[in-house]
Amino acid sequence: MADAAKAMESLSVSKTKELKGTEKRDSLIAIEKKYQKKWAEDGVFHTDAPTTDEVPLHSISPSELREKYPKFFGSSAYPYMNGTMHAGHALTVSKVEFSAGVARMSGKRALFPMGFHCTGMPIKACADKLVKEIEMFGKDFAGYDPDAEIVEESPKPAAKQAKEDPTKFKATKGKANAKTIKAKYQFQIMKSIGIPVEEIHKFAESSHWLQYFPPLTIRDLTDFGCRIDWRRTFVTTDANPYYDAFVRWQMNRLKELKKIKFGKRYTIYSIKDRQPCMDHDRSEGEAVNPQEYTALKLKVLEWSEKAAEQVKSQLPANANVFLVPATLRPETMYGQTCCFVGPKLTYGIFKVNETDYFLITERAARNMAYQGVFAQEGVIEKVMEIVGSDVVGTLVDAPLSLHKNGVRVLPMDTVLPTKGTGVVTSVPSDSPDDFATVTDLAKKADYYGIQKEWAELEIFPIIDTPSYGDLCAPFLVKQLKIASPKDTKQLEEAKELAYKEGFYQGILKVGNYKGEKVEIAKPKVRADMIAAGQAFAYSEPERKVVSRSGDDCIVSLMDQWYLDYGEESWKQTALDWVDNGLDTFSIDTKNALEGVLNWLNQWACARSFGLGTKLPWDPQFIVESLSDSTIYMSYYTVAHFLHSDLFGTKRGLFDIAADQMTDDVWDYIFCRRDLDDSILSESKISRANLESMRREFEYFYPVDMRVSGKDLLPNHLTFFLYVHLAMFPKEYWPRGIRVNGHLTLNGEKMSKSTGNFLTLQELVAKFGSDASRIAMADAGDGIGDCNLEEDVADNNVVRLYNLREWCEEMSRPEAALRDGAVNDFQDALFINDMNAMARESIEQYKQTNFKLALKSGLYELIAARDFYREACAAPCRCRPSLG
Ligand code: ZZB
Repeated sequence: MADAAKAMESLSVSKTKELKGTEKRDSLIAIEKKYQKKWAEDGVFHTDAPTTDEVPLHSISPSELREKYPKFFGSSAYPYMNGTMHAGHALTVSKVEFSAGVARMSGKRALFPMGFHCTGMPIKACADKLVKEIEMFGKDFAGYDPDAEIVEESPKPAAKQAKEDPTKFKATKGKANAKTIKAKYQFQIMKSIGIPVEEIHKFAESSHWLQYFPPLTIRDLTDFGCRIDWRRTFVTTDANPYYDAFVRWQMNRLKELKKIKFGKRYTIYSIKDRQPCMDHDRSEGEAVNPQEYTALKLKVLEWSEKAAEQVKSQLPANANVFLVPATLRPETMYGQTCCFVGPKLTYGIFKVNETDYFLITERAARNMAYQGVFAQEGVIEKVMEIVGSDVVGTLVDAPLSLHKNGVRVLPMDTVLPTKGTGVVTSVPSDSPDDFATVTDLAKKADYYGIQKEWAELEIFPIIDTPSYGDLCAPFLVKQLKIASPKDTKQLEEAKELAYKEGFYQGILKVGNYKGEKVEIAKPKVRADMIAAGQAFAYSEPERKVVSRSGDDCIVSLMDQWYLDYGEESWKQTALDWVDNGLDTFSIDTKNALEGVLNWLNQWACARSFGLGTKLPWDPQFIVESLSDSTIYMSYYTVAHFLHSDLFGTKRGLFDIAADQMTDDVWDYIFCRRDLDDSILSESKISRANLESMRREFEYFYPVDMRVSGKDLLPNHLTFFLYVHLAMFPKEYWPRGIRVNGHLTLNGEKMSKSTGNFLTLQELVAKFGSDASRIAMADAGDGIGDCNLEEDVADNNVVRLYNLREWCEEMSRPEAALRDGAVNDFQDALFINDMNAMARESIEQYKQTNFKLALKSGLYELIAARDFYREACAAPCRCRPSLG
């Protein structure tokens, strides 16, 4: 246990900077605390709409109301409750915080609420891991033996090691005997985030996470000085029955609006977890989607000698074996001249049904097993293994190929084991890679141990293109001076050009669709081959996806509920709104958002495992974590009326039970319908209370600024937009989305394992709230990386301290200020400077350029003051004030 403790200690060794002294900081913190306490007592950040008593509901239109009583509503993505916030989260929060501050100071009712996200897999998965670890090691984990976990004797330098595997960290047992331990247990992770060992076992219950982390997050955000209206906070999932009712309402309505549909869809899936693996459940591969290929069945006509020997003893005599390449270009199949395998790759021969077998990689078989390709769903029957080089020389029948007598299997070194089936059909007329490879094979046939003529089958022109003629690949290979398959960079470029030209400009020269454009003919050729049993659809993740449970994910074709994002008219509405209605604060964000809208499509919105709200019409499923958090900003507008604690166990300002919140009530509050007697009688909520809730929504909505890190652009922010547009009248559509980059700390990536890491609590404890906020503002505003410099925070402790001293000194009644002649010129200059800087700061604040606002509003202003004082001091003792 002692060694484990040491190992854990090394995790929390901080690489962050040491403070020079703490006296000044402590005196600033004392003042901050005094005022934070007063703010809380006075409820200064409790922001309300004008009441219906003050301004009756129908006496004024909502837009007139907002004009008469200006408001600001900003929010940042609610944090996930598997830990507390770190400095990176705080960067995002600070963008809303600063905007809310500016709005308040300019007389607006500024609403900044914050809830807590608990939906989905991670909390439940971690809790389940702890259950197992308690079984293994006991409640206090005393049975854990760290020596059994040592994986490496003499570690590589820490930085390199962390880069290769951030879950590994160093445990030093004296210099000579350094050892590496893998932090693989959940209890170790809990310890590393500061949970005392004796408390860890409580986290085996997922509800404990929901109890534990929200209060700490409230503490940290309050210490940071945030202007949050905490009356409106809540946790998600059915742990809060009011929020649960809100999510059920929205799911019901989305289904009625036909935005939620049911059907077989390709989904990224974890075999280990036995369910879809969505963005939030991945440790690698965010925003990776399924890629659909056409898998072609190339029947073996005659085995190579080496393969024949192996197959004879392991496959039935009547077996039909197919090599199965995956292609994105089914329309080129007329031009197949051979079939490639990676000579060094190991393939499996998998049983498909009583007579048929596929020769493919194991990876492809894992995907096919969940796509209805094999006889039994999820069952992989590998009959034998064979190495690629042994298959070389095999004769196969290539469907549609103009070479009717079959083509040969040949070696290709660049076949990737991680893509498709590891079998690649060769079309040298249209694929530069294939042309370069067959040319090379023919040149060095002996070296490759093949017959020259196998690589020299005639290359027929099959697609005509205006730019590259009807033998597109040979043309490009020549033009880009590609000498061998090893010219990978040029080949990549050639492939790109060939794809574009072939798809958009190509015209088919052969086959049933001769004369038709490739764009049109492609799906027809594919459909024909599938109908003829020569091909089938095959899908796999575009890139590697690893689940948080460590599983290499596949694509599964499964029945599921999905949000029909990407549907043409919905997408168009969203694109139009981005173009003409939404403020994105930067052209980069606008472009990125448009990019996502153009590719994002259907999203599985229900799952079978984890925390959340049950799907109302199919309660075996739970609403997935990115799907229950699209329009929850509307919930903030009324949360405090409904409940006064996070879990909705105590009623709020109105005495309403969760089951009174019917779908019709939500519709009324959110301006989707008018009030009628049926709502009043069914819900038993008074008219006055219903109207007050509606008032709060119509006043604070639309959302003026939604803020998040750029990683949520391809999912949350786009869903946020889509669902708002579907659910609410246009008047309430979002007005602003602001995206920030990731935060680096002192110029380096933040990472727990390297120690270059600060939680929000650590940051504020180290520098106090104000200096931390200044350093945050100084970190940057773009969509690229932002950098928090501890030196900036540290220097600002001194700056703020001195500023305060100076202010106090200047405002003392006995401070004799000026006793010389008035320096009109310097006074005028300073007034001018101050006005210009104020104007500049306000302008920068408006554009949410906080770094620039800070520059003019603090740094330059102090410099101007100093200049003024010095200039005045020269001829006489001048007064630093203007009076
Ligand atoms: C026939 C064909 C005809 C192809 C053509 C291309 C072209 P991509 O585009 O990179 O996403 N391929 C498939 N699996 C592998 C693998 N394991 N290793 C290496 N290459 C592989 O990949 C899709 C294409 O890459 C597939 O489509 C396949 O070659 C190859 F006229 O099949 B194709 C301009 C390309 N033309």
